[in-house]
Amino acid sequence: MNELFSNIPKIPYEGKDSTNPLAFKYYDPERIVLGKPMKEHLPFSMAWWHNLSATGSDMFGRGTADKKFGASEGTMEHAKAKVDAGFEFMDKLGIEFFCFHDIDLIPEADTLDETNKRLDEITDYIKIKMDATGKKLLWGTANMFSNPRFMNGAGSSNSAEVFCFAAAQVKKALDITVKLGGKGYVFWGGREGYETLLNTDMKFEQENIASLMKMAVQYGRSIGFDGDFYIEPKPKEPMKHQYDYDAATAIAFLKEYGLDKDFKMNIEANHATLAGHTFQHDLRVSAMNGMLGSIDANQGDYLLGWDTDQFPSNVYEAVLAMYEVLKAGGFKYGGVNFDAKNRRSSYTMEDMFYGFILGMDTFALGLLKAAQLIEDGRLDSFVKERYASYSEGIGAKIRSGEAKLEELASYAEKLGKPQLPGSGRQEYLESLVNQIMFS
Ligand code: XUL
Ligand code: CO
Repeated sequence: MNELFSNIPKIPYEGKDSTNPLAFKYYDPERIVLGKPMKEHLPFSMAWWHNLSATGSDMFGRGTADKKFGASEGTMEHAKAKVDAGFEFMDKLGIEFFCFHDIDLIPEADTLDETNKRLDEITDYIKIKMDATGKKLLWGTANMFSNPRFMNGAGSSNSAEVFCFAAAQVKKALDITVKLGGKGYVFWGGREGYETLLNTDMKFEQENIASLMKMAVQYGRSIGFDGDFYIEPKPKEPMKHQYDYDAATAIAFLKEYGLDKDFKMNIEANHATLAGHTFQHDLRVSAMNGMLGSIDANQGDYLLGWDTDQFPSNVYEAVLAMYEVLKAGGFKYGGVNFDAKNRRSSYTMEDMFYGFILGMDTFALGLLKAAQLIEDGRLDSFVKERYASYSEGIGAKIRSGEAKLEELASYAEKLGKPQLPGSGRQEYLESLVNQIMFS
């Protein structure tokens, strides 16, 4: 097999003073952080769609990057060339995991039967590569948003026939996820939402999405899928409104339909910001519900209102994200999937590596500084102290559920004028974070 990225060496860790653009400055896979190697804290993953398929086309122009990898586009030869490129790419960067949608792997055929045969063939080929290299599948998913049949959604489609097509794709995507040993299966409800309520029965559509998910759980468990299902919340784009708006909305939906034992969240940074939250916020909401499953790592542009899927460079946000991940006890089956793409004018093969080096170094710094914040302990003890009035007396009674409204009312009457609750000290805490970040 030919080397496809022949001008790129294996990317070494050279440390923060290195000026070599093809080296990690912070990601040092074996470095021990809070008792385990960095690479275990950060199960990095390559997204097949952006890295091996996307060419930089946008609504105003065609692609700029050549992702043919020496094959003719849209053929099985091309599908295999992408596998070769992907495994060489992961090897050179020291990335252990990858993620895909079914139709990222092969050109979709006119019939399900032919598409499924192609999926069998390509996953046989991928499996051989996985066995030879030890690379792993982080999660699989079905693309139920690109084909015109999904114009009105998949599980939420008004057409029962389209619903069946969605079911067929989920079934096959689960089959190949299990075949490749994946421990995650994602539902990103690309078109599960609406453009106008004038033509939409929202409750009906949400019940149908839940049915599709229930069938997926039932089928997945029956073929030995023992990993986690994930919902990846996103508020909008491509639809005007998407039902899995944010973590809180998706978790309430899962609880409503009894899916919360099988599902967790796959939180994407740019989706959280599109929902008007910080990345940290959606991670916290997931974690406090015991549902922080995995991460799609990228960032948006605060001046743009859409999903720009940029490689993460904002260290401050990465620190706060990794702080949430560490506090939640790290990932079980999840990881850090770079659902990110190069800008359209960064179209060379080197740029593909620069994108990942940027993202991996940003998250390595995030991990190091989040670990330092935890070891420092001042943030934790401030928060603990802030709620100290609930640890004894009347506060403890409120927490334990023993207190009654009448009792609290007479307690308040006796207080006369209540004390102010104490300063939130936001500015002090922000400077503490800066102190740790730049120490
Ligand atoms: C789209 C997005 C998807 C999911 C998987 O915004 O993030 O690529 O990650 O379907
Ligand atoms: Co994503």
